[in-house]
Amino acid sequence: MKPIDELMVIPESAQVYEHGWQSWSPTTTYRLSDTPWRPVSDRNRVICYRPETNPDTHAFWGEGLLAIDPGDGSGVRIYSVADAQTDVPSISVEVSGTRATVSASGPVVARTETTDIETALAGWADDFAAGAGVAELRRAPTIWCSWYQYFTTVSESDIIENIAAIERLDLPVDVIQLDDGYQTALGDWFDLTDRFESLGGIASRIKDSGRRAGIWVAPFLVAPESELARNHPDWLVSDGSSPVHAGHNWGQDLFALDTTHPAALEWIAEVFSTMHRWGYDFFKIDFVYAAALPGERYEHMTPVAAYRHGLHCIREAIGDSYLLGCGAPILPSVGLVDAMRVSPDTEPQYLPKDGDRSQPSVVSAMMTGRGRAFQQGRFWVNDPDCLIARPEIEGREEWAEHIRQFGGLRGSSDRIAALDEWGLEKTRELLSESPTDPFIPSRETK
Ligand code: 9PG
Repeated sequence: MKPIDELMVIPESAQVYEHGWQSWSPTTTYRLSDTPWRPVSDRNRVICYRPETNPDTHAFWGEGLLAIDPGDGSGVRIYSVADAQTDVPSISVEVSGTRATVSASGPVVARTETTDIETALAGWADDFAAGAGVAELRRAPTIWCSWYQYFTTVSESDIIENIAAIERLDLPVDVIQLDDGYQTALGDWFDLTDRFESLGGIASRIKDSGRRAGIWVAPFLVAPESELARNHPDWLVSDGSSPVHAGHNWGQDLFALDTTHPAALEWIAEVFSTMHRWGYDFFKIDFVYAAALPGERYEHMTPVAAYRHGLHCIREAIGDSYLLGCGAPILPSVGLVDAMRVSPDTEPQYLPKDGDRSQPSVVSAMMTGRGRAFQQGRFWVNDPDCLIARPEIEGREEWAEHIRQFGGLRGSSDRIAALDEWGLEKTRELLSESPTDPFIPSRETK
């Protein structure tokens, strides 16, 4: 990190905005006396933060974007990467008394706006989006997603039950989206667990009900015991001798697919074009941070360029399907996805189990979703994560209100039969619109 700027701050009134690396990385505005959110374990750091940087709490730290309001009315200073096509520097600010020192790991640009942090970020985002070539945004379809009710034990009959319930109740759901749980191993996307008969069959079933079919894929993660890892070890990002560690989830260590390897890319193109041919036209691509991990690749490319290369390939394979990013490096994805998960997962629990704000919980999702509200309608359509409204959800009223205020993509993820009257009405209400308009910061939402 190299010092790039110095400014005077008023410690009692100054604020710092930290932008996290990917969808699940904590992102919010702090007072100088606050302790910024950091991973509570190495495991969380790899999956939910930027693994190659490991800031402590002495400095505030943003990945490609950080803003300071010195608190003296002189204006908000935004430091950011000029564009995120090949690299995204880290930016930190260390405060000592009334002096703030800003440092960066690579080239950044700075601008000052005489307004509050969020209004300044919205203006910055307009310019960043224009630079990234963001075209007119496509309205998101409303979705029903299997994850937050069934998690990895979802079955074909669960999907069928909910299609029927949605039809019977005439709920305003455009897309039925099958989430994680159908595949035998990450990487082997056509090998199904015994709870599933056929992905093509499910798509037909959904389309017969007058709705569109959506599916979850974690295209750049590879399970060590998958056929893919066993047959093609050369398709993995490596540290020179073994595959790089891409995280630990589902009780296993994970590998990352090398998106610069032509044969690996061909496999990805085949997975997506086949699913598209089967009738899927809504894709949730998840854990895609894996393609941007540092390591050795077939072609010499920066991790960010390799990631973008992988995303281009998917985009090409799915025609004009709707593409939702998740677990995705935020700034490098601008211009490549239609919608983006801008927060950690919601959960039936209000607080994260381990106290880490990157981990699933209603508060984790609300904090970072709020911190990235300004991206809505500028970078893409913001996905605040699905509404879960069944009675057992802790803080369901607050969660629903967050979605109403900040949600561009509107989704439901309850077993419909588990909803009480309040839950059903909330689902109907929130799924009756899908805003694409840019989020305008205002006093009421602060
Ligand atoms: C499927 C899920 C859902 C969900 C995604 C993503 O830190 N973690 O351990 C962690 C686990 C799962 C997770 C996010 C973080 O959820 O956001 O909507 O698709 O994968 O496995």
